Amino acid sequence: MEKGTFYITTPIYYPSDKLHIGHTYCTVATDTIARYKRLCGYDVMFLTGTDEHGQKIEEKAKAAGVTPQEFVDNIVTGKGGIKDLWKLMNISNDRFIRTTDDYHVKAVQRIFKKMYDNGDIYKGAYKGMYCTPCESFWTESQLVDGKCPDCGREVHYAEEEAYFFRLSKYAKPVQELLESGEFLEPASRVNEMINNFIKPGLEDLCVSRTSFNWGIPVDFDPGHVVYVWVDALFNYCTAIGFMNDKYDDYDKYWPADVHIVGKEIVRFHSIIWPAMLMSMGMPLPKKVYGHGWLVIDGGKMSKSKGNVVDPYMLADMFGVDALRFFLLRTFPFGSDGNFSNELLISTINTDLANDLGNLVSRTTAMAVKYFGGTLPTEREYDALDDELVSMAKALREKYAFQMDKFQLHLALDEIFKVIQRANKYIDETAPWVLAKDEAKKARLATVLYNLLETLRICLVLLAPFIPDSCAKAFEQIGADETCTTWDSAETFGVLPATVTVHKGETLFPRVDMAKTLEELEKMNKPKGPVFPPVEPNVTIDDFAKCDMRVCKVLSCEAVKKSDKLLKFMLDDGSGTPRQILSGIHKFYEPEQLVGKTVVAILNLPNRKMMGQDSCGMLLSAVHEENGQEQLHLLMLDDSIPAGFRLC
Ligand code: ME8
Repeated sequence: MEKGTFYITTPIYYPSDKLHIGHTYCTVATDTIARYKRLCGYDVMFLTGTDEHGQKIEEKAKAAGVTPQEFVDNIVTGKGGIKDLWKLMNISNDRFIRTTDDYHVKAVQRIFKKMYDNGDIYKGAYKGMYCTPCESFWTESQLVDGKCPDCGREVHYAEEEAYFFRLSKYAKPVQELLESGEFLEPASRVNEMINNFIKPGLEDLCVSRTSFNWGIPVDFDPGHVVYVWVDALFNYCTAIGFMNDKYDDYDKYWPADVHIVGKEIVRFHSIIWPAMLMSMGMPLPKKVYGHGWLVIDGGKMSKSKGNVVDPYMLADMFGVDALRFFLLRTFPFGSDGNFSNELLISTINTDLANDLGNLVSRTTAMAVKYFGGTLPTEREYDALDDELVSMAKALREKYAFQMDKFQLHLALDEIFKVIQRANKYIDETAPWVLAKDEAKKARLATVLYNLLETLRICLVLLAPFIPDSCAKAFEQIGADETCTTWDSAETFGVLPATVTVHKGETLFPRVDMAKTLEELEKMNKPKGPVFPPVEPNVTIDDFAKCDMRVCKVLSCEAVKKSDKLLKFMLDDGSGTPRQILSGIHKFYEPEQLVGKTVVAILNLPNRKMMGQDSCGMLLSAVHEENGQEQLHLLMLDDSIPAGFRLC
């Protein structure tokens, strides 16, 4: 029975936010392949996890007022977090790696040192335009009006020490690997990689950073942290014990049989990853499979568009198996697919409720009605049986052919052809007519047995996709565990002749399309804004140090060559006009503000902006959500005189 090992992985996801239906799609597909391989008799290692380092996480944690570790802990292990989502979705991963796990951190340090020692990592300089206050490098094309795109201030050319990986050295062997035709699938992605990345010339890759701290320290050079992709890619090896004592499965499972990844990270997995493994002298994974994206109305799902689909809500509403099934039945795995709630509901109604659910319930109901649940032994063959029986017998091979190529939707197609044929067989044989004639009992039993056997084979093969529903259906059609194995799916006639069925709950209730769409729309209505937590206390003396005064806007104009800045002349009560520059042009036209009563802090140090002095700062009410800034300049009742102090 044992067929050898099979090591399969998902990407390790960024815990920078809650995961959405796209991540769920990839993990469910990988889970289904893992379950299929286990069913076939492989010793499977299925790995998933989280990619927890990097600047983005550091920034998000800061904005939330917690440490990066607290931030990721909450998203990974907190209530409703990533681990909970995979439990809900019935994901059968054998291991879960977090890149903040101590064993992984130490192993990555050893790996980095090894590539440094063998000369493939070297110290060089990162060059570009640098904004000092923002501590960021920018390329020429990112600059806005030659200035920092974040703060609008001057940038200057700078070089920063950094480590580089000799990616260029591996261009040729990587190209050969890609052209071998086995390594990267679907095949369309191979040309994309070669034309877009290899042919223009592979440059060495910057593999350390000094501009933030939340990463694995380069242990022989303090201040540098390992580039997050080096840290992340090696998870596939450290999670099974490479260069650490936590696990001891590396020799057994490496090289991986397949890395399942989304198309946008194929480049990292099919160019950088094999090059680093070559540098380490390690065997290469057998395959990288780049699946397509789920898109909405043809576009990317994104928080700022407010169109991110929540898998929790859908699983709750339609059931975990219905959601798993929909994802894999509807979208060809290698291509993009357009997600819609209508499509989800119609797939549930057509395939699960009508075709599969009905076949189970009609067949068991007839066996109960006509034979009290247990079939008699007598049989009577008819030529009408041939097509159904031969389709059921041939199904396992056709299914395996597609599953082995990760063509999950085509494997399901094969199963549903047989299910549809079985429903037609009921109409052709009309068991309700046979039941009226005592002399047709043997024929009736044959029809029901053929239906049960067909169902059994289909359910064995559906189990990797919808495991819980198949377990319930097996119970209903009277299939014990000897009748649910991979071997049993090759043979027609495995259920005992006197099989006993059990009527059970409806496996997939029909969904009312109009009503449910309305409910979903209500649930998706945007909720109110989420504000950051209150800052730590300051003393009254601290507060009193800020000299905030009521000012009248004497004049206001846009600053030339700047998209953002407005220049204000203000009456601050002193008798001398005060000049303040403020980056609020996106929100106000100058003429809207002349004559208004506003508030400014007067005792901030003067600052030069676009070569002009700004002597203070105007106060605004601001909020940022989904990457979008909202701003209202603070305006007071015009009866308050200029120069009054706020306290
Ligand atoms: O890239 N449709 O993590 P990530 C389909 N940490 N799949 C989608 C999707 C969508 N709309 N959106 C996301 C990272 N995915 C790195 C990976 S691996 C060493 C490091 C899936 O959280 C898809 O599989 O951005 C994609 O590749 C993955 O989530 C990216 O997850």
